[in-house]
Amino acid sequence: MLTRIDHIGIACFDLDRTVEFYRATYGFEVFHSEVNEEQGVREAMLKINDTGDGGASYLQLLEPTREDSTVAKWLAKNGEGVHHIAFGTADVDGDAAAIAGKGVRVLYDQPRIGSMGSRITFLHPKDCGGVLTELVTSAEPSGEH
Ligand code: CMX
Ligand code: CO
Repeated sequence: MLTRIDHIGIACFDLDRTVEFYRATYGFEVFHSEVNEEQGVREAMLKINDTGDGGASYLQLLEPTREDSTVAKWLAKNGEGVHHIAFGTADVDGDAAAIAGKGVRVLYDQPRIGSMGSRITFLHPKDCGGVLTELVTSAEPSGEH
């Protein structure tokens, strides 16, 4: 069951400059940052609020680390902006399978590693009304059960 908005993914050309915009404009601070080589991104997670399922909602600011990354390709076509939304669940495997059964393309056979050791998969934007949609199960099981 999808129980929260886990994050909104925002693509940018310059992560440091974008982090500073969110800090100076809204007062949001970086909760966590990392490089995910598999996804080809350098990212900063800004925690916005805790959620009723024991998780939290974030903004995920994304800068590509290489020219062939999906985010680099998207930025070249669209410029900066909202890249994807992510729903949180305690069971990404089960929810992805259930959604695949409804005819929506799930991009990965098995979830991959996302922010902070989470397990993630994606739904094809062409099957979701133009919205690239991610499903996330956090690494910390606390609160999601
Ligand atoms: N949102 C909405 N539509 C999108 C999109 C996005 N983020 N990315 C691509 N599309 C659309 C394109 O506009 C294009 O539509 P048209 O054919 O009408 O022009 C179509 O999908 C195909 O796009 P493409 O540019 O040819 O891109 P690809 O098919 O090579 O890749 C996708 C698209 C979704 C398969 C790829 O972006 C992907 O695998 N995404 C999942 C991984 C990811 O995004 N990682 C970065 C974030 C990591 C994280 O969140 O932790
Ligand atoms: Co994401």
